Amino acid sequence: MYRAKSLDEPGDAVVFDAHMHATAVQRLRLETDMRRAIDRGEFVIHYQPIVSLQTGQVLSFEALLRWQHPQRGLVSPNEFIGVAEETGMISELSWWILKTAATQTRRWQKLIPGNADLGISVNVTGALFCNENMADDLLSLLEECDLQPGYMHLEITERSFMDHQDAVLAELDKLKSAGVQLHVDDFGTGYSSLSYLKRYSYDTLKIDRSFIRDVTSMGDASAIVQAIVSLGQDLKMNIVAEGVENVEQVQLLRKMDCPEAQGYWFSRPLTREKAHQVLSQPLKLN
Ligand code: G
Ligand code: MN
Repeated sequence: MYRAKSLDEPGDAVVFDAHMHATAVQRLRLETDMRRAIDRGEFVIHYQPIVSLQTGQVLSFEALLRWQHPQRGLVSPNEFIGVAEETGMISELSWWILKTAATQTRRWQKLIPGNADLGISVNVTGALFCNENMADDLLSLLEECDLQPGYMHLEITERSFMDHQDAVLAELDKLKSAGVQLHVDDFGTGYSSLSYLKRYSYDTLKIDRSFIRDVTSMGDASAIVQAIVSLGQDLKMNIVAEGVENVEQVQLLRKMDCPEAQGYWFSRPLTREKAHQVLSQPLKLN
């Protein structure tokens, strides 16, 4: 059924062969496992630091979902996020992440000196906003977790909001006026980046890692990154460079006055325990 739906003509029939049977069985197992996984606490959040390029201080974390499967070990989100979206489980999962990450962040703010303003970024998809109470529900959740709305950063891709209607935009606006931050994920890879910037007032643009990968190689990428950083300064938006993996990139980004960065150079996504440890001192910049 999913296969037929994913074709250009969703009404078309698809011949069901043995290979597809095997795929369907595998997929059904994945779905069943996922339903159990939430109740059994198999999902965990890893936290990847987002640091100041001036000081190396960890300013926030991005919450990244991981599945600790009892037989298969750590299962990558690439394998299950698509299924979660198609089956609607993504909503339940997203709420779980929002709540867990918000609670944890508030705990760190109170517990570890110097981190009272620690923020948390959570990836959300347009599907979550189809619930018409999304904004109110999230604001109540934050209140319950005692986290001020300004510390919650929702990461959205341009793509995930392209097909959505006014109702979704209204929910976003409501969150925005309550202080929740909106961050554009993978910026530069969508179709209509610039017109979207006009429609919303985003707090942060996260430059897609494909630009950062090539930033030091004297080509277009470097000019594009510099242009996005300047855009951020002019439009009073924060900029985060994603996927920073080496010290040359750090040095160049600092020269360009890019305010924040994230990537393996600073830290991989960390377990809760390890994340706790990196909060007590700045990360090294070079
Ligand atoms: O699309 P988004 O930016 O939310 O993707 C986050 C993913 O990127 C995570 O799964 C994380 O493990 C991965 N990631 C984080 N830092 C780096 C990096 O420096 N290089 C690469 N290749 N991937 C990274
Ligand atoms: Mn992200």
